[in-house]
Amino acid sequence: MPFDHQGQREAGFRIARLSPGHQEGRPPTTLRTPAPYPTLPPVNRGPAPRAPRPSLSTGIRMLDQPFMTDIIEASSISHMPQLIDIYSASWGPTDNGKTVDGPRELTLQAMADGVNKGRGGKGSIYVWASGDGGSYDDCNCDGYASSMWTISINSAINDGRTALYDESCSSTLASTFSNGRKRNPEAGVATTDLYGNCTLRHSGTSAAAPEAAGVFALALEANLGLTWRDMQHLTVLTSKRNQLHDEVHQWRRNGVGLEFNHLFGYGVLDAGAMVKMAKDWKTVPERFHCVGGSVQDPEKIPPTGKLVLKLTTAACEGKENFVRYLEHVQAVVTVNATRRGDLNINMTSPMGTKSILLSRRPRDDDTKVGFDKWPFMTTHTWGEDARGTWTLELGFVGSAPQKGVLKEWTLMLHGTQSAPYIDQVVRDYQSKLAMSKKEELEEELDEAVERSLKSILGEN
Ligand SMILES: [Ca+2]
Ligand SMILES: [Ca+2]
Repeated sequence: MPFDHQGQREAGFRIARLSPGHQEGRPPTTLRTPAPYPTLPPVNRGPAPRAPRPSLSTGIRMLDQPFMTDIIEASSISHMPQLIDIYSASWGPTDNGKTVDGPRELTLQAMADGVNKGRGGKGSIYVWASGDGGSYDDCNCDGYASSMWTISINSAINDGRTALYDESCSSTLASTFSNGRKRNPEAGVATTDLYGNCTLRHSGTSAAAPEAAGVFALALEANLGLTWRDMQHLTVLTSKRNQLHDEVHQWRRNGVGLEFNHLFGYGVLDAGAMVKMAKDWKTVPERFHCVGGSVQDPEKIPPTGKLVLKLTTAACEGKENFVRYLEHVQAVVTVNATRRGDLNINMTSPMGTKSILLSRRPRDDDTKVGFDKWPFMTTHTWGEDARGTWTLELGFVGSAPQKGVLKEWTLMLHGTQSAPYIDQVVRDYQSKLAMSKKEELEEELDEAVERSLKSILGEN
């Protein structure tokens, strides 16, 4: 079957039972397709609100319904969470460049339950394709990909460039390889196909996400104790820039020296490095959540120039839920605009890392709905100190002048109180782990010196 990321697509949801503990090839009895070959017939989906991106694996059939509902999504992603380790999803809101949509109540609850209770409390691993909407779309408008609980994966192509269908956003964590720009068979992804066939042309971020699921399965095989957050830390630490080249967005280093790109995340997954690091990985410290602050007074966004808002936070220091080392950061934003697609939102951390929370979407001509408490997410401030002044900038980019009103900006900080890498075993002294651990040790030393100086001064 030809797979075309622009055209009709087939089965989009895969649930992989990948832990070595239950590899006997006995699929859960409710799976309707036998492993390992998918046999899904073509279906006419009608006005389904979910756009499957092509996928080629055994799994739970959910997209061949007349329409998708919250309950179907919820029951699919919470299917046998004690048996299934990794859920790989290559579907999402329609990639038409004007949709803003995400998980509803039941699906959100199912995801929360998955990461909190799945796999005996270590958390279900949700791998998500970041989307095939190209430069017209922004994956931060896709609430599944931009969720903190999903590892969203973008594509790199055979020559290291961005694929034409790639969407960029600050919530993407990493990338794997997918089909190239030219339609030659060598440039596609080879895998099993429907009706006992194979294909050399699997494509899009939907081919990238299952590759990532495979890499995570290898990491789990090396260390079954990994939590859903360990997997994200390992992804950040072992993904590589290599020769990946994004013509639009530069590679930059965040406040703790981790190199990232707006389109590729922390780079392309390195299965060998990840498995090696997974072997002696120690589970990261407990996660805390802090509301860093909130702006609730309506503020006008001018037709030219920018609305710039500042928010200074102690990241709940001195409280139980102090967040010192960031994992995810969310900017929950309520905003209306005369043209939503022309809105640009950037956020800069106290350590100076700028995340593009929303880029222009030229096809989005919404004038009414705007964003209602929408959680824009960034992974780019990973490892940073959350304390200090955060800046939010909102402006318009487009041909005609627009107006808008920001009604809410709430800064949500998620991460650990103690240094996540300080106890990790370093085997490669050139690695990001080595660099991060050194940084943490120096900071701990500084803080200890500061504390003892304070106590000496206090005594005198
Ligand atoms: Ca999209
Ligand atoms: Ca995500």
